[in-house]
Amino acid sequence: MGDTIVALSSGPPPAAIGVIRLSGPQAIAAATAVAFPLPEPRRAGLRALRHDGRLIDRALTLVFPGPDSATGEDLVEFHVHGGLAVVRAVENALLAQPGVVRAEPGGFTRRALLNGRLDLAQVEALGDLLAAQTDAQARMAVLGTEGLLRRNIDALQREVLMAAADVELALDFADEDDGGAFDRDALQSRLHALENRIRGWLARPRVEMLNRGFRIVLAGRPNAGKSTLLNALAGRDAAIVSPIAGTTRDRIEVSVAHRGIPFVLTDTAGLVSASDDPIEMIGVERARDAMAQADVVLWLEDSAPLPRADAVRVAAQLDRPDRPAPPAEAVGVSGLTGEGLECLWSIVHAQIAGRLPPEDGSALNERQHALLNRARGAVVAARQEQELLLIAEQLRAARYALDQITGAAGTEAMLDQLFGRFCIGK
Ligand SMILES: Nc1nc2c(ncn2[C@@H]2O[C@H](COP(=O)(O)OP(=O)(O)OP(=O)(O)O)[C@@H](O)[C@H]2O)c(=O)[nH]1
Ligand SMILES: [Mg+2]
Repeated sequence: MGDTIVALSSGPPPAAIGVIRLSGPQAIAAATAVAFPLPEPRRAGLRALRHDGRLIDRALTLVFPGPDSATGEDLVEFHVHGGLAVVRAVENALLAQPGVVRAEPGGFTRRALLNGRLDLAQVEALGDLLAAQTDAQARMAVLGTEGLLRRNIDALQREVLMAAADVELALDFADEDDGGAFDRDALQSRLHALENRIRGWLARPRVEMLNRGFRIVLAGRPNAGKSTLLNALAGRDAAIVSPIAGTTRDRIEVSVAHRGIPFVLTDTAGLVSASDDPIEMIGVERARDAMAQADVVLWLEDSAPLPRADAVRVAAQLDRPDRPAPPAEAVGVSGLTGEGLECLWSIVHAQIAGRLPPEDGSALNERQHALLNRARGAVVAARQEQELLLIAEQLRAARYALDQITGAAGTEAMLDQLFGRFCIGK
């Protein structure tokens, strides 16, 4: 890691201010060449930035000597005027200095990870935070960057270690006469408790629920008002509405955020039991698939039996004077006037409430879930082994899997994949 990296860390020009960061062993020397003399560490100072004797800009300059910096290395920030020409000129002035290269995407965060300033779970959460589009996603990601998951995984790691210590101790004394004094029952109950704790973690809702959005599927017969209701819930004309039965032939998906939670609304073709039109029948098939995969099904039928026990019966087109009286258990709505929509949303939120990841930052993503599952498998295998050596081996496998969650056992390929999500300058 000999290079010193430079990049614009703020949004693309033109902007009011451009923050250019420089990190690495040559950061102070390169910055000095451009902004002599540098201000004291961690104090902002206004400096003239020069390249080949020419004034480029006057910029607020900050120096953070390593290892007490965001990257763990010497880090310098220039807050320059955010026009394209100024930003380019400052970058070029720094790139002209020995040992300075352009940062790759996620380059600064990667150094923070390698220098122990962040753990892998925090880096993942940081990526989520940058990508967050709804409040719930951002709240979850902020907690993740605080390292809460790390602490929870560390606690599990300690329990594995304690069990492993028992086994290693027994192994050390296995040749001696009292080697048999090893308490197998105590180990069994320790591993059993550990397995249950991991199982509890695995059962929690996953972070991805917030990334992909909860699926709400609208279904019912042709002309029930599904597309009209979808448009009303989405707040825009996403689906075509017409008095002709069979208007919607395929699934239409719209992403919306409501009360900070992401949803994907799916409009479906009206359900008919038979039709001469093969395309209509394919649409019906797709509608049934969508209902099967949905988190919430809105059933726009007054009397037809619910397609799923947890489907919500919705009495649509409530504003129509010619409409038959809706059944008592249905939520009355009108996509046309907006009546009943907030009530319907409340029912939807109540239905998914139990599937929201806990807001304590302890929810797992898919990668973490898979690794924790591997750790569980190893603990189960350890319980079933008789041979001390094999038990020790399984516990090592469990520890390795847990290490990978926080990146204590990071591999390059995994890091490359992770940092591919970041932008340059982060
Ligand atoms: N007054 C009133 N008319 C509605 C309402 N919802 C739908 N309609 C009318 O009912 C007809 C069918 O509405 P759509 O939303 O296209 O119904 P759909 O269930 O999507 O129909 P298909 O796509 O054919 O299955 C249209 O003429 C709409 O204008 C409503 O809430 N109030
Ligand atoms: Mg429709």
